[in-house]
Amino acid sequence: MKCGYVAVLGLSNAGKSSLVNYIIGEEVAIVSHRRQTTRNSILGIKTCKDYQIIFIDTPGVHHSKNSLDKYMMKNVRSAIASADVVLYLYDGSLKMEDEEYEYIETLRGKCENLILVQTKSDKKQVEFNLDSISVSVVNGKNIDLLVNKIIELLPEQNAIYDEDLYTSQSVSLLIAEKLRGIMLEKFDKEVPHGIAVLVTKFEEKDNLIDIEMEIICEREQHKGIIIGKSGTNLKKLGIEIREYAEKLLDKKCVIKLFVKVDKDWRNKNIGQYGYNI
Ligand SMILES: Nc1nc2c(ncn2[C@@H]2O[C@H](COP(=O)(O)OP(=O)(O)OP(=O)(O)O)[C@@H](O)[C@H]2O)c(=O)[nH]1
Ligand SMILES: [Mg+2]
Repeated sequence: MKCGYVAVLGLSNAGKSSLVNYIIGEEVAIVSHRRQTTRNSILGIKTCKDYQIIFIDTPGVHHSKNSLDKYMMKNVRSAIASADVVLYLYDGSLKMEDEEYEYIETLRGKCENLILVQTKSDKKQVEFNLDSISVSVVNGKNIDLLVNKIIELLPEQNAIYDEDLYTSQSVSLLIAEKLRGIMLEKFDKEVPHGIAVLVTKFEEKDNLIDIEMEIICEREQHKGIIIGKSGTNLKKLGIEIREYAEKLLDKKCVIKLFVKVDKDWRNKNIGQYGYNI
């Protein structure tokens, strides 16, 4: 069969995770309208009779500032190195800066099988002088075409992953990421990007799963916002994440959430917060 790795690159917010989720048909990676949503490279696996595509969804390409940023860019470089095909996604509704054109040129030199993908074709489009496939996850336009083009470029080999597996992520990581995604949408502007979420306890009992999670933020003030007046926000978060976990695990879950402040976690502590450095 045709099988191989496909790195999905592009600036933050280009629609990388949305495209991977759409093709896989499952929520592999969280999606948000905020920038730099994806922090780890995430594998999304699509297996059919004749092919297996292993997508590597990467953090958006950007300049490194702190340890977390550097970690995210390291993920991008290693995704390119291990890929059979590289997709570069750019938002078709936004003007492209010169720097991005230059980055695409650099990629052309580095990647043998590069496919340019113009995203969000359901929105009003800017003119580009690039040979690309224009897709949308809102109406599904050209996604089949893109998948076929990817398959053509993949090597002939046996499947690498079990056919039932659609992601490499552990259940704990899926739940932690989902909670981070809910918070990115809920706390727009108020609590900036500086949150991490960890599952600190995951105990399967006869009739339920006992889960504890930590939310790490950068300021006392953010902690107050996350918890909310008389704990209302935290309670709502708890309900939403429990509903998600119970659906994912098909079992009753009891989830306790704890909020902690670590002012500089993005600069020094990222290994402690679930990122493998
Ligand atoms: N209208 C429209 N919106 C889209 C489409 N694809 C993605 N979006 C939106 O674009 C925003 C960013 O999508 P993501 O998939 O999180 O983008 P990303 O490239 O993974 O971003 P990072 O993880 O931050 O690098 C979200 O609000 C999506 O709903 C599309 O085809 N059409
Ligand atoms: Mg993403």
